[in-house]
Amino acid sequence: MLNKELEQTLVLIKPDALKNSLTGYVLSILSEFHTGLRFAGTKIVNVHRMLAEEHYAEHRGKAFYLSLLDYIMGLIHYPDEPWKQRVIALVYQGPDAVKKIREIAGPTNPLAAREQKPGCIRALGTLVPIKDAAGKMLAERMDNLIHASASDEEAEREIKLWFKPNDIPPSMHAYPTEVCDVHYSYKDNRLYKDHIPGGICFLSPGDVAWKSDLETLRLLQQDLQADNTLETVVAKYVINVRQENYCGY
Ligand code: 3AN
Repeated sequence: MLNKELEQTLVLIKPDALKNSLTGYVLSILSEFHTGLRFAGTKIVNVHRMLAEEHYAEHRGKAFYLSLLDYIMGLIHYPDEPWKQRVIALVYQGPDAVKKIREIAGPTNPLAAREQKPGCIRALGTLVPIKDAAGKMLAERMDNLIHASASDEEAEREIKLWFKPNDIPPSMHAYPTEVCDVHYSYKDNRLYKDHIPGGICFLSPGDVAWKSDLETLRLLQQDLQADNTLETVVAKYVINVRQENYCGY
């Protein structure tokens, strides 16, 4: 990143923080006064499974993975109240954004956070046993209140996963964008270069997209290998879209 002022990081205020009414506390600790960082984007997200799977792709197959998906989707903290199943996604911007927010968040494990960094946000988190149907303990889930990108590379991947370019003021963009000149639709895990009945048309001519997303789509369209999956591109376009309005995920 050439301009340090444009450095960005993704923060998610997760369902356990919302349930414990800690949003205001977290936001004030992360405020410009304390961190020197500023908001570049914010949205309330009902996390759908595709987004959860892409966000936690590195943990796929681990003992705590499925429980982690349920957690970020709000299914653990609000099982019977779908209207409360949401996270607050934020992009913070400024010099050393990743490092500053990671320091305030603290260690991933809430127990370690309490021991190593009393007062950090994750020190208020909880360790929750994950058991099988017979009650045997399989793993522990770390309900640690906030997510914070771990590196500049992760921040770029995550911000492009959760935010469209137009969710962030153009003067604050850290990553290249491009104007799309075709239609792209998605249905049943497949990409179509036109409108498809029952699918979702997620990009149209004139829409501003992340340049890297359009590069991915062009490769996938030709059945060529791409760095990202189709779902990595599509997930942000189905955020807060009613599932019954289209099929396919
Ligand atoms: P961080 O959120 O500190 O970057 P990651 O990205 O390694 O940590 O993990 C993402 C989330 O996955 C964590 N916030 C935590 O909820 C969960 N997690 C990671 N490692 C473990 C583990 N060993 N056991 C249980 N949950 C874990």
